Amino acid sequence: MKNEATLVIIKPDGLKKSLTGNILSRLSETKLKIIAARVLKVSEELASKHYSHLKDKPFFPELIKYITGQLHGENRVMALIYWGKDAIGKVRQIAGATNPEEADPVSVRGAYGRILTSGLYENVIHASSDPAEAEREIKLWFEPEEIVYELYPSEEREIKGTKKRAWK
Ligand code: DAT
Ligand code: MG
Repeated sequence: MKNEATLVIIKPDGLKKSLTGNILSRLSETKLKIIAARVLKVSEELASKHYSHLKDKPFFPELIKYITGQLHGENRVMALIYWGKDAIGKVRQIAGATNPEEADPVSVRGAYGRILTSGLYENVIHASSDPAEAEREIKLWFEPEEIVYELYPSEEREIKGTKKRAWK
């Protein structure tokens, strides 16, 4: 198994319920390395790009409201990149199944997730599902210079007179 990167997002309910420390402790059981982290508010644009594969689902509008913080009056999320052997599988294991009611009760989603009356799964944490998705998502959420390792090729670009690295 070779080293790989995966994106984790602690969603607005996780921050609102003060679960950040707890979730990071659970994830540290994997012995993976954190190679990037940021706290940010999620724009509608970032949210729609992140969940573009679900845009035809009936729960899509609610999902966008959720990740942009409109359901919780809390627009912060914490995004992290974990790196190491089988990172995607290890993090998905601790995250648990997508549906919180079907998730292992000791997983993050099993312990802290719930299903809203709207039907949306409020499942506290995002975790990339495969290497291609991980790469697509990491490039959406992070600039090359925000990551400690050089995960993917980048290039220097000049924007309004200042040089900046961008994904190729
Ligand atoms: P995952 O987050 O486990 O990779 P996904 O990418 O299929 O799952 O869906 C993204 C999010 O959308 C998921 O975390 C919660 C919500 N969601 C997915 N399927 C759903 C469903 N059938 N009903 C309600 N919410 C759903
Ligand atoms: Mg997914």
